[in-house]
Amino acid sequence: MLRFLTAGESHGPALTAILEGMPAGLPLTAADLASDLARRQISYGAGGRMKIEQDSARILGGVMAGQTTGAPIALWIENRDFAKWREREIDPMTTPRPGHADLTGAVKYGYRDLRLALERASARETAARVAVGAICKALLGQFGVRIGSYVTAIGGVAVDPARLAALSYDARFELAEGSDLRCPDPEAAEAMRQRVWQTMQAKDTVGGLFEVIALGLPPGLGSHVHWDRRLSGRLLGAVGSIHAIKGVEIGPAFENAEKWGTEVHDEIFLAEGNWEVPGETERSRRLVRRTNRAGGLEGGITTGEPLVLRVAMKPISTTLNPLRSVDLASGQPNATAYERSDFNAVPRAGVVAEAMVAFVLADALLEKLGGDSLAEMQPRFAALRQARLEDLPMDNTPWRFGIE
Ligand code: EPS
Repeated sequence: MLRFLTAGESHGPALTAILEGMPAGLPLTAADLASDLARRQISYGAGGRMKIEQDSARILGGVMAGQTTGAPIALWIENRDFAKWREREIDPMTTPRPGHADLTGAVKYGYRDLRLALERASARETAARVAVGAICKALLGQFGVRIGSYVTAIGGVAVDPARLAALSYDARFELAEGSDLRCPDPEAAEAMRQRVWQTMQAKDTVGGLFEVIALGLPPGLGSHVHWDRRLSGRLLGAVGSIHAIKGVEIGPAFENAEKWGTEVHDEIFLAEGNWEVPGETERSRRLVRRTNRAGGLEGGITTGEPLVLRVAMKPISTTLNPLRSVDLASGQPNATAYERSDFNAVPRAGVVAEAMVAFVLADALLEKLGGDSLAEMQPRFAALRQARLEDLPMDNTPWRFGIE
């Protein structure tokens, strides 16, 4: 239903993106994209480039009179650093840096200078993804869905799981917003700051872990019927496509793998109450969970519980201390040369992952509701089947496959 493309080099004139498939009638201005673009740029341990760029997106198509028209939305984000690169003679780059796309890109495309790989492989491209994701968040927001993220570990320094568990998701988001490490645990954030500082002194880089959460999702997004319609796979792929992301789990998947099935699966209970769901005014009996070890998905379909993704980022590949490599021009062993970069980008990656999750969820919502306009989607959303006992009548009679 939704598609997006990005184009542009890290030090070229601009990044562009086209988002196709947004319904008409969504209120949208460039200001709606500003907050996430700024959030992506804040992080203790970011490199010098973030002092140069102050990202803002221009909307060049698909929005008129402050609302989407249903046409492709075209975005433009200027690279301020381009001014310095425009007329400059660029030194040859012939020694591939381990961890980057320098060598793999050259093998694949036959580049005669490795910068051609660097320019497009750079995580600068994530600015365009965040702008696209902000539009997807605006759509989801119309249906009460919101997405946040927070850092849980940097360079082996982790939040205290008990302190984290005591905080609601909203409290975690709020605390993370107030921290340039995007960490909701102030004590852990201080220890992380020390670790990042040590990292910079040691001329090295760090990776870490973060969580992305979506709240307010209706049950029934995604499908169990086919591999490419399972929301689990779509989310894992989308978040795993982000630069330096090497692992994504749904809920505590790796912990679950060590437990008994009876300890893992979220048991189902019947509860009666007044539920704060669209279109419901009376008391009803609902199927509820007391745990969410499934991370909000069963059979590739949302359960209505919070969607929980845990993400692992490798240390940034550009290190001030050289790594051993080979100069492809001379054929001799050579140490890598340093290119300005980040020391720690874990907090920023969380914001990028929010954008990718927003894109996948907006796509799944459109798939569920159809609709060319927001006005068409709203009544359909209100009529969605919920996990209410009354919504799930059973035949309760024997039956046969009936296939010869
Ligand atoms: C990046 C290297 C650095 C980062 C960049 C990603 O850029 P530069 O080489 O210009 O210093 O700052 O990220 C961004 C520019 C950004 O906007 O996130 C890399 O090699 O991936």
